[in-house]
Amino acid sequence: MERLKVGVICYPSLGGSGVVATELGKMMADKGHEMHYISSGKPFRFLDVHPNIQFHEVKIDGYAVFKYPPFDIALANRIAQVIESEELDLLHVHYAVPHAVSAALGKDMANSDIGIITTLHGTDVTILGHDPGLRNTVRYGIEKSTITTAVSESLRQETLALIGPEKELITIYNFIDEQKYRPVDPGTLKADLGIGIDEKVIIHISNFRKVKRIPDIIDSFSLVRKELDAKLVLVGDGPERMDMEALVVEKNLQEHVIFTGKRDDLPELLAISDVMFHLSEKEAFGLVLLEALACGVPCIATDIGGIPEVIDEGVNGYLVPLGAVQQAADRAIVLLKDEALQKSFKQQAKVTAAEKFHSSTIVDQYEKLYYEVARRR
Ligand code: GMT
Repeated sequence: MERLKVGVICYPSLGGSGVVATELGKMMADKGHEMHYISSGKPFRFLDVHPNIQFHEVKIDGYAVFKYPPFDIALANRIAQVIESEELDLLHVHYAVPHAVSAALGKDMANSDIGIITTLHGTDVTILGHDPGLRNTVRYGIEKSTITTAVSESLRQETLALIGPEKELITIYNFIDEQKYRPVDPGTLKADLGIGIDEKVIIHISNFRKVKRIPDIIDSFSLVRKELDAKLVLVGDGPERMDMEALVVEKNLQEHVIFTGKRDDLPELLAISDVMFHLSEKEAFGLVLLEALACGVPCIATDIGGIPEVIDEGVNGYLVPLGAVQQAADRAIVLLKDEALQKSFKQQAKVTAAEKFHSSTIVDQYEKLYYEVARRR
C-alpha cells in the first residue's frame, strides 16, 4: 500500500472533534502514513514520540494594525507552506468553519491541486449553518472540499437540508480507542470520591456548555434521589460550571453532587458508574456516549441529533424527549432497581461499541477515502 502524507487541521483543545482527529491520526500513523498536524497548539492527546507524526505550529503576532489578529489567514499561510515543504497528498480538515475555508485558501496560495476532506462535527452546521451571517461560509467550505463527511446520518441530513451542497456528503461515524475505553478496575476511586459502597452512581461528562442542559441533569437526579441512594458525578469544566455549582447549593444537593473538574481517568470514573445522563439539546454524535458504552455503562440521553444512532432504545440505554426530566428520572429508577436489566444493558453497551463503532472499521473507511482523494489529483 502506498504511504500517504496527510495534513490534518483541527482544534487543539479538549473536545470530541480534537479527540477524533488525534486518535485517527495516531491510528493512520500506526498504519504507516505520515501525519502532519497544522494547528495553533499541540492537539490534545498528541503523540509526541510517534515517528510518523509531525506538528507544524501556526503563529501569529499581534501587530498594532490588527484589532483582531487574522488567525485563519495565518493558518492558510502555514497550510500552503506545509503542502509545499512536505509534498502532502491530501488535507483532512475538521470543521468547515474556519478550517475548510483556511484549507481552500492555503491550497490556492500554494497553487496546488491537493484534495481536501472536510469532516463536519456538528456545531459548524447545527449552529453556524443557521446563522445567516455564516451560512454562505459553511457552504463555501463544503463546496471547496473534495469530499465532506458527517459524523452521523442525522448531521448529514441536516447539512443537506440546510446547506444543500452540490459536493459529495457521506457519513462516517466516530470511534474511540478501545485500548483505553474498556472495563477497568477502578481501585478505591468510589471510596476516594466519598461515595458509599451501596450508592448508585450517575455520571455526566461534558464541556459544561449551555447546549448540554446540565440543569436538566440536576433536576432529574434530584427526582431519582427521592427513590434511591445515589450520587451525581459531574466531570469536566466549562462556561456553566460556576452556575451549576450554585444551582446544586440552591437545590440543597451539595452532599450528593460531586464536581470533579477535568479528568484523565475517564475509564476509571466510568467503571464506578451505573448509568450516564446526557440530556443535550444539540448533539451531532455524542462521543462521550460511545466512551461510556465501551466501558459497559448504559446511557439515558435525549432523542435528538445523532444520539439515536448511538443509543439503542431499551437495549443499551433509554432515549427521552428534550427537557423530559421526569421521564429521564423514571427510566433511571427502573434501570437502577433492576439488576438483571442493568446487566443486560451493560452487556449490550459493550456489544454496540465493539460491533457498530469499532475503530478498525471506521479507520478503514477514512483510509479508503484518503486513497480516493489522493488519486483524484
Ligand atoms: O459538543 C461539544 O461541545 C464539542 C464538539 C467538538 O468540537 O468536539 O463536539 C462535536 O463533535 C463531537 C465529535 O464529532 C461530537 O461527538 C459532538 O456531538 C459534537 N457536538 C455537538 O454537535 C454539539
